[in-house]
Amino acid sequence: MSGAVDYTPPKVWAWNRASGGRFANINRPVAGPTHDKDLPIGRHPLQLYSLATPNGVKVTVMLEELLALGHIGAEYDAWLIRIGDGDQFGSGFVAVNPNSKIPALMDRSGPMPIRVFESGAILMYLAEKFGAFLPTELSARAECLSWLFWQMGSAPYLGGGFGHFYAYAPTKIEYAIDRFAMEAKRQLDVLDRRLADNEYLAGSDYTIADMAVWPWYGGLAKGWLYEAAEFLSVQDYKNVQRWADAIGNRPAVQRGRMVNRIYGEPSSQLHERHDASDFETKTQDRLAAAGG
Ligand SMILES: N[C@@H](CCC(=O)N[C@@H](CS)C(=O)NCC(=O)O)C(=O)O
Repeated sequence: MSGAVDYTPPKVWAWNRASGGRFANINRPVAGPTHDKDLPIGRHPLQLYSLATPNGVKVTVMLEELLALGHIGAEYDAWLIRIGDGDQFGSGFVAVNPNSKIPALMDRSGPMPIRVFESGAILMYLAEKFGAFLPTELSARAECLSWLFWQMGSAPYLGGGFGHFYAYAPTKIEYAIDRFAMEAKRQLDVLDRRLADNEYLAGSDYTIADMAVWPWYGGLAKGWLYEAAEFLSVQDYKNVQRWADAIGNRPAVQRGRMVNRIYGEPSSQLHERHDASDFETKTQDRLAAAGG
């Protein structure tokens, strides 16, 4: 691996498999499946293939919120995709998401299955399907979608930029950490200013914009991402803190965070969700107690 300071790019880039870093074993310069593997299908209309990263949590929060509102058509099976093991490169997964990233959704409620990938597209799809959490009035809808798409465009700088170079890169590169810390703090300030005058991002109503932004920037504000709370002085963003706490206290959000979660307290990990009762009976602590 070349050091950051003395590296001169070659004329033509070539794949160095031993480039190091936390995700070196799954990163590739090509797309497409690496192996044949069908995806499982459960009994519910919606089949989710995911993992409880911030992008995955957006969708499980939305599904739990829809169920809490009484939309029984939002019942879902949540299957675990272990991205560290390369499950996203199986042929079945690639057929649902050619981009090989969680979350991916199959809607099997109609005559033909409908695939949806990209977390923002999944949130919009579900909001439109159930008529919930996306305002119909033109200006409120525009505000909601603006914040939703703001998240989709901004979070890669937070995750792939700041988080990667601060927490995961094999060497600490001051230039990269400075550049992305500045951008992460700028983004937190964008949110803080918006939330100074508005309860939620789209205005007075809780919407899919909040569901998209909260797992990333709420998580950052609460110190759940990259162990970077002190480094970024997240306590200074008072309006983001208020909003993050309000959303984090919602029961559906607390359930959504547990689904497909494979780290943290055993009582917070529900590896797969196939029934509402799984939250009471199938968390890792309950399974261990039942087995032991
Ligand atoms: N823009 C995509 C990003 C999805 C994404 O980056 N997913 C990550 C986990 S948070 C993933 O599946 N990574 C596996 C890989 O890159 O191979 C979305 O919002 O759905």
